[in-house]
Amino acid sequence: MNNEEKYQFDLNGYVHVKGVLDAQAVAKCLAAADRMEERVASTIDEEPHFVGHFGIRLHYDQQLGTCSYKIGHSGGLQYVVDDFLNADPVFDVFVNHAPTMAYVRELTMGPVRINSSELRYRHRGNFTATHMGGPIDARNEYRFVGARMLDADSRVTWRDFEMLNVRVLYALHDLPEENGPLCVVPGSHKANFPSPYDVDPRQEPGMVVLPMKAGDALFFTENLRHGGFPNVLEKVRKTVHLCFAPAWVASQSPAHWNGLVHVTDAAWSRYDEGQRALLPPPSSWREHGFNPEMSDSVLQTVQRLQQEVANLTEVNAQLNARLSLWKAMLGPLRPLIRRLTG
Ligand SMILES: O=C(O)CCC(=O)C(=O)O
Repeated sequence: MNNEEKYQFDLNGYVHVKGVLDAQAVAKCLAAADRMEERVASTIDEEPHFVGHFGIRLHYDQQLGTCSYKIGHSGGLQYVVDDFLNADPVFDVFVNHAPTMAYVRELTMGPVRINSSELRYRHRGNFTATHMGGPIDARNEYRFVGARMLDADSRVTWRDFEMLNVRVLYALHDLPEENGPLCVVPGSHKANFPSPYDVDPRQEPGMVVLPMKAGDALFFTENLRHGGFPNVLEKVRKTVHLCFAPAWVASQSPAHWNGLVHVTDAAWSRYDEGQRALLPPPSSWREHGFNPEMSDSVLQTVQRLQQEVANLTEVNAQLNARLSLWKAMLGPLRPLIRRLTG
């Protein structure tokens, strides 16, 4: 990072780097995202599914090794494809991408890993609710060091920054303001109070929209208050979102909250040593607590038990009503019963 970028990052909480991905890589990734789009749209509500963090319903695509979910509270729909890196060898370019890693390594220290990878499709009318900023979960905290310190290999090194979650957003096509780019409140990564404003990005004073060109990347601290500005065009907004952090910082993705990202055998076999160093080894969805074969029957069992509890609650209420009636009827006879039974 040059001095200007460091100054901007510290001051604003983000830096906009132009042309991080070359034109060929952008074209290939956009074509791969386009290829997946119809499949994602037509299967997102299908089985198998599981319920992730925040109660989010995720569809697991066994063939692609991805988990996808919908966010639709703002009108238009947004599809988020978690662990999309597994889906197509074209996306391998994002794993240990040298220009990206140069920034990431300046911003966070230690054995860095990818702890979230998302491909997002945002349709007309959709915005991403504003989140983060102010006092926050320590793993998202922004930290400026400006000092010599020991690195992970016990070498004395100069560090300007030493934060945990660093997010990178790549534009797969040009993103003018109308297409719903990322929007941020510059400086909010240093706020001492939680934001009192609504989650609609248009309602927050100080919100700045960040239009991008295809291949640009935004590096930002997760502590920065940010969201997705409304997409008012018919054109679906397609972007890639990665999160980097030291290896011990767990994922904040709804698919594997407080866990590790999911890597398929197929993806792992494509990666070289440098790429493998950024990811956990392959896992099966059983290790993530999800058994695709079980999901339907578990859901049915839960529904059956909920119905049984509702039925028993009803029977209990009827028995209590009858008991009260008998007590009221027998009340006046109690002295006589006591005398007869001795
Ligand atoms: O671009 C968006 O719509 C929101 C992105 C976001 O929240 C993130 O990458 O952390």
